[in-house]
Amino acid sequence: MAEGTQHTGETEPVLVVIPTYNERDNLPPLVQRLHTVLPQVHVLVVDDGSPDGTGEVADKLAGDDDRVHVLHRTEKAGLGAAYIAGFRWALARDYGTVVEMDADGSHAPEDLPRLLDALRDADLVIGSRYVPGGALVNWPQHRQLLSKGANLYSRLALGVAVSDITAGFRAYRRAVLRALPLESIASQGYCFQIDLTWRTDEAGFRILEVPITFTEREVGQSKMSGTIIGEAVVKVARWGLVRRAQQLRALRERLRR
Ligand SMILES: Nc1nc2c(ncn2[C@@H]2O[C@H](COP(=O)(O)OP(=O)(O)OP(=O)(O)O)[C@@H](O)[C@H]2O)c(=O)[nH]1
Ligand SMILES: [Mg+2]
Repeated sequence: MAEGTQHTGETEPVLVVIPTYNERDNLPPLVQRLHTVLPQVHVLVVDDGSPDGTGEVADKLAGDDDRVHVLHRTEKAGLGAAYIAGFRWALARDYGTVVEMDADGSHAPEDLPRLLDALRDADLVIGSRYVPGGALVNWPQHRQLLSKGANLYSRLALGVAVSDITAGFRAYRRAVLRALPLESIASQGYCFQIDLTWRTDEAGFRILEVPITFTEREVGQSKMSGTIIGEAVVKVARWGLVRRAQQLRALRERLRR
């Protein structure tokens, strides 16, 4: 791959996957901002039959612009399932980089060039709120606490050295997505991001974090719920036990030799 051309889309096209559920008003300005910053990137909207007509809004965008694509799914199956469908769609085509981005304006397209630049030295780049330079705008105290708690808990349980493991603004190299067992990833919500991060780490890929400014959504409704939190607590504990047991076994092997 030619140096410096990665995010221009010339040699290794970039696909930005945007999962949507009731984001009618948020989607068009976001896609426009994205193409102002990075005119060459393609967008895949993965809509789960949003009752507010986001799917039709996305179709209209795609009809007017070859860079925009839409994947319609019939029912709300969660953010994780939407991303997996988007990843498969990307892998069936020649995209070299696949980006995850929320539709609600929390992730600024203006930050994306820095994520893509960092991907030259990494396999996964995470747009992080919790590295120096990262910021949170309009996030209520209880959400900050929850997020920081989730990160601390996941770090301790999994032993992955990432400051913002639940972050949903990321860029993956194609090779990572090809290597991960997408068919067996069933996590939703925040847990999906944690799940992909530790699997990427476990597979030996290089992860880098770059600071971003995260802005709480202004329009539409959050899908955060107790179920999503509960899922993360249980699953992270389970993965952590498996990982720690493996680490222990490896250590014992080494000591025996
Ligand atoms: N296709 C699809 N997209 C979803 C689903 N649930 C959430 N999304 C989208 O995933 C992105 C993140 O969802 P949010 O509701 O913002 O969730 P969140 O960022 O965890 O919560 P907030 O911080 O409160 O905004 C948004 O673009 C949503 O529209 C789903 O079931 N299917
Ligand atoms: Mg959000």
